[in-house]
Amino acid sequence: MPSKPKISIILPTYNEALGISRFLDKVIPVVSQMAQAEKKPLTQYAEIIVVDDNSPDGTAAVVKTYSQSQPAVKLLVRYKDHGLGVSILAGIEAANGEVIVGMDADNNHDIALLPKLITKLDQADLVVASRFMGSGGMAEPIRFYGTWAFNAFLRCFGFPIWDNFSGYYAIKKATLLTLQPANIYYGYGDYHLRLVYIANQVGLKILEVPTIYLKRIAGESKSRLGKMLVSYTLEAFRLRFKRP
Ligand SMILES: Nc1nc2c(ncn2[C@@H]2O[C@H](COP(=O)(O)OP(=O)(O)OP(=O)(O)O)[C@@H](O)[C@H]2O)c(=O)[nH]1
Ligand SMILES: [Mg+2]
Repeated sequence: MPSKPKISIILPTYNEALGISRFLDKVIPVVSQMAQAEKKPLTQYAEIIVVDDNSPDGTAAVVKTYSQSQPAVKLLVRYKDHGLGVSILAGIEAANGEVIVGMDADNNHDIALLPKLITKLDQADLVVASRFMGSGGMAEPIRFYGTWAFNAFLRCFGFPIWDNFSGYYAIKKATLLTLQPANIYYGYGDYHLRLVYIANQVGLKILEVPTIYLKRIAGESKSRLGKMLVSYTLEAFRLRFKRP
């Protein structure tokens, strides 16, 4: 019987048909090299789970075709209860890997950092790719300073790290399950606030590694900055003042 893969990379998608193949073309060589280093066939080392919310632009069809020639890529299509947090949760539930990697599917998150995220799991329970420490940064300066300022506020407010809504991280699945993921993965990027806040609250060790956020390959952003600012602030207050 084939052994379970070591890592499960969860890629949520909504209307990413234009760029998803190119992004997967970047992911496959990196994980293939990691598999080679461990002397394992790719499918026994990694699975790449694309969780698509039945995007109207046909992302699922593109990924289905891709997966036919690349069996490490798996497709999960959701037809109801649309949303980023719940999509990642569905990916986590479907994952067979020992380690969960969460990242965007549009190239914002630099796949070249993946080996480091995995290696650093030897030193921490949760490893987060961070734009705001060391050599980290973002391709877009205006967003960089806005996001930095909001994270500085979060940090003063009791949040544990410099990049509290990075969205690119690695954690062992067994560890993640102890955090009751259904209570974390809902809403939009605010799931990440819950992930780091709760992980810190229960005493998990969180380590940040610097990364530069890249530009998305194609397609449009789904983030609405004003809406995010309000919902993330409300969630920060809720987490900070909720009774244990
Ligand atoms: N399954 C699913 N994926 C989503 C949903 N909303 C966003 N995504 C995916 O989540 C990731 C992050 O969304 P983005 O639109 O890139 O948000 P962003 O990174 O803040 O914006 P950009 O910097 O402009 O890329 C991308 O891979 C999206 O395709 C959703 O409702 N369901
Ligand atoms: Mg993005």
